[in-house]
Amino acid sequence: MVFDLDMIKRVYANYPERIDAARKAVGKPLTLSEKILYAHLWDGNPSSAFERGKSYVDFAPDRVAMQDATAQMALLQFMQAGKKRVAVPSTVHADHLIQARVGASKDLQESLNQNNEVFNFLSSISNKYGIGFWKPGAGIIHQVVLENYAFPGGMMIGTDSHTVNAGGLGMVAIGVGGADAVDVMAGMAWELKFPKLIGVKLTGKLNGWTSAKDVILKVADILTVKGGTGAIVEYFGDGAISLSCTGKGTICNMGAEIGATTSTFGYDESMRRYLAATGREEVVKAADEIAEHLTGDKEVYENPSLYFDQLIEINLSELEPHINGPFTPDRGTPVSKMKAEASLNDWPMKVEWGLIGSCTNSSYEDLARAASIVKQAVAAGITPKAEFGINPGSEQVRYTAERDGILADFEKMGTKIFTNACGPCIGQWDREGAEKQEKNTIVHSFNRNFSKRADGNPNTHAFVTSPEMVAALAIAGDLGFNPITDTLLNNKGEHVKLTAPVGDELPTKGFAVEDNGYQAPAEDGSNVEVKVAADSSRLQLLDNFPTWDGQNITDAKLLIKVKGKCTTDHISMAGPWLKYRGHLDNISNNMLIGAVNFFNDKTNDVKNQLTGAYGEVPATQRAYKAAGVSSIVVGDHNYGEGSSREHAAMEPRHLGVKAVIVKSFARIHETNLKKQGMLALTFANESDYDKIHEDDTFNFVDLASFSPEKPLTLEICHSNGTKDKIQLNHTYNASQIEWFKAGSALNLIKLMEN
Ligand code: MIC
Ligand code: SF4
Repeated sequence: MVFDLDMIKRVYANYPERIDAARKAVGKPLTLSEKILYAHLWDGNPSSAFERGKSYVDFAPDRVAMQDATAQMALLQFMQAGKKRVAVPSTVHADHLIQARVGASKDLQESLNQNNEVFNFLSSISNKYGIGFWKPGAGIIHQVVLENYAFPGGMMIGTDSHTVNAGGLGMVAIGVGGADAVDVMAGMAWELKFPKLIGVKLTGKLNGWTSAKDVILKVADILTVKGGTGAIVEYFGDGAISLSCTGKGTICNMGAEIGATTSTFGYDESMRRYLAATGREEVVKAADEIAEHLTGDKEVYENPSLYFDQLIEINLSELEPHINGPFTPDRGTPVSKMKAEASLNDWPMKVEWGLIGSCTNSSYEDLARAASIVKQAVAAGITPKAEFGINPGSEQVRYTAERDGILADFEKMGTKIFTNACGPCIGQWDREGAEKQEKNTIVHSFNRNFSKRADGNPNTHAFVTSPEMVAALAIAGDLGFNPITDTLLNNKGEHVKLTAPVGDELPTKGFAVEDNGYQAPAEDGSNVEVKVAADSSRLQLLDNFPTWDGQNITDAKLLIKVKGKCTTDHISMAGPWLKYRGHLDNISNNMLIGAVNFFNDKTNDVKNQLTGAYGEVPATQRAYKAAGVSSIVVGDHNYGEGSSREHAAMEPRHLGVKAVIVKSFARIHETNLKKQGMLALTFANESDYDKIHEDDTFNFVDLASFSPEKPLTLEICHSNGTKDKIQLNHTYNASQIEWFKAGSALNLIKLMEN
C-alpha cells in the first residue's frame, strides 16, 4: 500500500511552475534544497528571493511525524487548538518508551504493561484526529518513515531531531518541537529562517571497511557539533550517487549531530531501487515525470562554490573508517589512530558491549553487512569478547532479516535481539551493573553518545561507528583493534584476519512482513474519546502559560550558570524520565539536573539566593516560584544541542524561569523556548558571560520596547553593590514577540480561534 499518493502527486503537479518562478526570483541556477524550499512556500509561487540565514519564511510542509516521547506533549497542545482533524497527513510512532533488557519478546510485553496508559492515549488521540498510529514494536520512527512515507522533493517536519533521516530519500525533513508540529497540523504556516547551504561533494567510491556512516563521522569531525547550525547540507557528486538509499539516510540522520537544519540528496537510481523495493513503484513513476526538479541544477554541481555558502569535498575512495567519541559525536578518530589516541587519553581499551541499531543504522543493509563479520568470526572459531545487542529498525527489516538468516547469524554469537525500537540509544537499556558506575567502553552504531545517554553511567565511554565496525570491535573486545591490519586469535590459537564486510543493499528476495504494526485512524473520529485521568502520574492536561504583564522583569535571581556543554539531555534527561513526557509537572523535576554549575563544578547543586543553602536545581526553582521571585538561566555555546524535546523549554517555563541567556543556541531549542513564551537571548559580547556571578540580581530595563533587530539591556547588580549593564541580542521577529507577549505561541492560536 502506498500512503498518501494523491498528496504526493499534488505536490509534484505544482513543481514545474513553482521551480520556474523560483528560478526567476533567484536569478540563477538552483540547488536541490532551494527547489524543495521554494516549492513549499505557504504563499505559493515566489516573487522574490529570500536571504539565506536572514529571512523568516512561511512554509507549507507536506506531512508531520511524531514519536511517542514527544507526541504526548505535541498532542496535548494540539487538543487545545480546537481542530477536528489534522490538516496534513500525520503519524505517531511508539518507539522510544520500550526498554531493552533481555530480548524483544519479553521486553515488548513488559513495556506494554508499563506504558499502557500512554500507548492508549496516543492510539486513541491519533484515532480521533486522523493520525496514523504505528504500534509499539512496529519500528523506529525514521526507519518507518523512510520505508513508507518519505518521497523525493517532499517537505516534512517531525517532533524529533532525526526527522532529517528522510533526506536519504531526497526530502527536506526537519526536526522541530511539538508546538511547531501543532502549527502544521492545525493548518497554519510553519516558519523557518531561510537556511544557509553547505555543499558536500562526494567523489570516489566506498570500499573495504568504509561505509556511509564514515562519511558523516568525517563531516561531523570537520564541522563539529555546531558547524551545521542554520544550514542545509546538500550532498552531490558521483560518490553520492554510488551510495545506497539507506546509506544516504544514515548520513542525513546524523546531520542532526552537527546542528544542521537538515541534509539531503538528489533523486537518483538508489532512491528508485529503494522505493520499488518498499512497494512504491507508483511514487517512482510520479517522481520520474519531474525528475529534473528533484535534484540540483547541473550548473550548481559543476561549479558548487558559486552556489553554496560553504563547500566540503570528500573522496570516498580514500576515506578511512572512523570511530567518534567519547561523550561527543564530533570527536573523530580514524581507526588506524585509535590505539594511540585511546591510550593517550586513558580511554578504557576493553570493549564491553557492541550495540547495533538506532534510527541511524538499522537498515537491512546495515544488519547484513554486520552479520557478514559475525559469520566469519563464528566460522573461524573466534569467541567474541564483548556482549552484543541489536535493535532492528522496523518490523519489516526484522522479519526480512530473520527470513534471510541474518538474525540467526547474530544469535550464533549470543547476540540479544531487542525490540524494533530506540532502546539503548535513548537510555531505555536495563544494563546489568550500570549502577556501579564503573569506567568502561561501549561501541555503538547510534548517532549520539553524550554522557550517561545509553546506560545512565557517566563513566561509560560510548563510541559511535558503523555497524560493521561495531561487530569487529565487539568481537575483538578491543577499542584499538584495526580490522584492516590486525588479526584475531581463534580457539585453535591461529591468527585470523577478518575480510571486509559484504551485504545486500536490499533483500534479493524482497522485503516481507506479516504485521507491520500500523493502525489507520477512524474516518470520522468525532466520537472517539481521549481519556486523561486527573490523578495520572504519566499524563496531565496543559494549563495556559501566563501572558506577559507588560512589565520589565526585575530582581531576578540566577538559577544556574551552566558550564560547558549543555545538551537537551542535560536540561531534560531521557532514560528513566521518559515516563513523564506527558506530565509537565512531574517531568519538571528533572530540569537541568545534568548541567554543570559553573561555581562548584557540580551537577544538580545550586545556591538558593533566598536562603543561601545549596540544593537541587528543580527544588531551588520551585522555591523561587513559590516566593514569587523571577529567575534566569545562563549558559555557554550551542546551548540545547541534540534533541527536539520541547520539555527542555517547557520545564523552565512551567517552573517560572523567565529568560535563558547564553553564548549561542542550537536551532530547535531556541525556537522551542520562543514558542513557549520564554526569552531566549544571547550575550552581544560573549565575554559578558564572565560578568555573571553567583549572587547577582538581574533587571531587564527595556522590555517594553522589545522589538525585532533591537538588543535588550540587562542590568546586573552584584552583591558588592557594583553594577554592570550588558546588551543581549535576540532573533525574535515581530510575530515571535507576540508569542512572548501572549505567553506562548499556543495561547496566540487560541486567541485567534476565539
Ligand atoms: C533523541 O535522540 O535524543 C530523541 C530522544 O530521539 C529526541 C527526541 C526526544 O527527546 O524525545 C530527538 O532527537 O529529538
Ligand atoms: Fe530513537 Fe535514538 Fe533515533 Fe532518537 S536517535 S529517534 S532515540 S533511535
